[in-house]
Amino acid sequence: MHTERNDTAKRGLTRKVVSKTIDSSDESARFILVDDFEGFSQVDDVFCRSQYDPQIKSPETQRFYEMYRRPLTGWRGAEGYDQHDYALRNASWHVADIFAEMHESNDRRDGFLDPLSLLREGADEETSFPSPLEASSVIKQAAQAVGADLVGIAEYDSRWTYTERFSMNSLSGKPNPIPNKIRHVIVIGQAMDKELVDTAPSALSGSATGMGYSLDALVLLTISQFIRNLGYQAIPSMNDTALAIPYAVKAGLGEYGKHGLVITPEFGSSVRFGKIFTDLPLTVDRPVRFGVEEMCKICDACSKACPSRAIPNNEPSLTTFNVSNISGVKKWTIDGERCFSYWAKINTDCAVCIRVCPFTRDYTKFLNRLWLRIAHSRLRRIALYIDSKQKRGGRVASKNWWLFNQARHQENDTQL
Ligand code: B12
Ligand code: SF4
Ligand code: SF4
Repeated sequence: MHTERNDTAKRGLTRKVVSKTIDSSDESARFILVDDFEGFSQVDDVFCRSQYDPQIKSPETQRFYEMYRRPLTGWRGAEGYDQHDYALRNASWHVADIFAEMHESNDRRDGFLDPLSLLREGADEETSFPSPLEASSVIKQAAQAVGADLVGIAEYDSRWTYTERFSMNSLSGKPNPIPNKIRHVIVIGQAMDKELVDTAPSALSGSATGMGYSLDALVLLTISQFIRNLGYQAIPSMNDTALAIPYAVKAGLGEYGKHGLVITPEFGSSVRFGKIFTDLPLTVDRPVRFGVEEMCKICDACSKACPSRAIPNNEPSLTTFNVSNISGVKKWTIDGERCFSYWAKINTDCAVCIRVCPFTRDYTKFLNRLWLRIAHSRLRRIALYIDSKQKRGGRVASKNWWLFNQARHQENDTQL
């Protein structure tokens, strides 16, 4: 079941806890970049390196990718890694896979290495809006209507654009052009199903990732075509083209946490981000604060629970572990090589750091909204204490996820 998908109003109440910063500057977003900052090449990310770098590429990583494509009839015989768990995971990726594989013959992987492709031309003439503010609210309204769980707007910032894309044909870099007219980035947040994430690590929990991408593709393509139909440019992008996290922070969707992910007031970090690059004149949102940085200073749940020891329990720093980290940004950084080698070992992606984070809660519930208030106050240690007493964040056995949902459906049937 999705995280109370249609309960937007209740979830939205968490925004009352949030304070907005005075502007959208780096300082307000708490971004600290130093002189040796360098843009990041996608060729250096761990997934791309696993295609060509013998330090990452192994029979295990090859098997990891193959298992997303062919049916698996039981792998480790372990709970959470059965055929039905993989069957749902792979099916959840299917829509995203259709786009990713559609233009492979042109050396494109839409949504992952290249932007999503749009089928139709837009209008020849630009529709005029009374103001950028009005245009922004039209875009937000439309995005929410077609399934976006969160929407925010940031200024286009070339620092986060990949210096090059990755070509699967040449296993090296290729150009990553962004048209000169692009001024803004619309950031779309797509909730990951919390109940599936609660089963991590498991093949089943990978279904939350797959559905995140599949739903994201739908919203990004729809809203990009909508903008084109209004006569403006729009480039729909999932993991390709640019780093998502700095944009999500600038667009006011959440705060950056020690586990290297953005934590939102509506879903904690159980959320994925897509982006749309556009020349439509819009107003930008401001970064927000709701006590994440302060909480991360006294909490080490993600670092302790990470099965690959990839998340250091430290202060933000300029540390890089290997070429797969961007340089010149003072921030919390994780060791992506360690993280991915764990995925290859368990033969599916992991989301333990999302599951255990105290901010990952169902905020449709009053008590969880109250918890958020306490977390964003001087009583945050009490919030942390309550979290540990609640035993929230424990792993739910995948078989219980299946059984619980079966029981729920049977109950509904008898009520009909
Ligand atoms: C490659 C990648 C990975 C790789 C490898 C990362 C690497 N170093 O190569 C690995 C395997 C580790 C990975 C794991 C996961 N990922 Co990932 N990943 C990406 C991806 C596709 C590219 C990021 C990248 O190029 N990193 C390379 C360099 C830049 O890494 P870095 O220096 O360590 O910087 C990281 C952060 O510090 C931050 N960052 C970078 N620059 C700056 C600058 C500032 C100022 C700040 C504050 C932060 C920041 O972003 C980087 C994310 O890797 C992004 C999508 C995207 N285009 O951004 C998703 C993305 C970051 N992943 C995401 C998720 C959810 C996960 C997982 C939970 C897996 C899952 N089940 O979905 C885990 C969590 C691991 C963790 N704790 O971070 C989400 C994050 C959503 C969120 N709530 O923030 C993203 C945005 C994908 C999405 N479509 O939503 N991922
Ligand atoms: S688990 Fe704790 S330290 Fe890690 S990101 Fe969440 S609040 Fe911060
Ligand atoms: S996804 Fe799993 S292995 Fe990777 S950092 Fe998070 S907890 Fe660690």
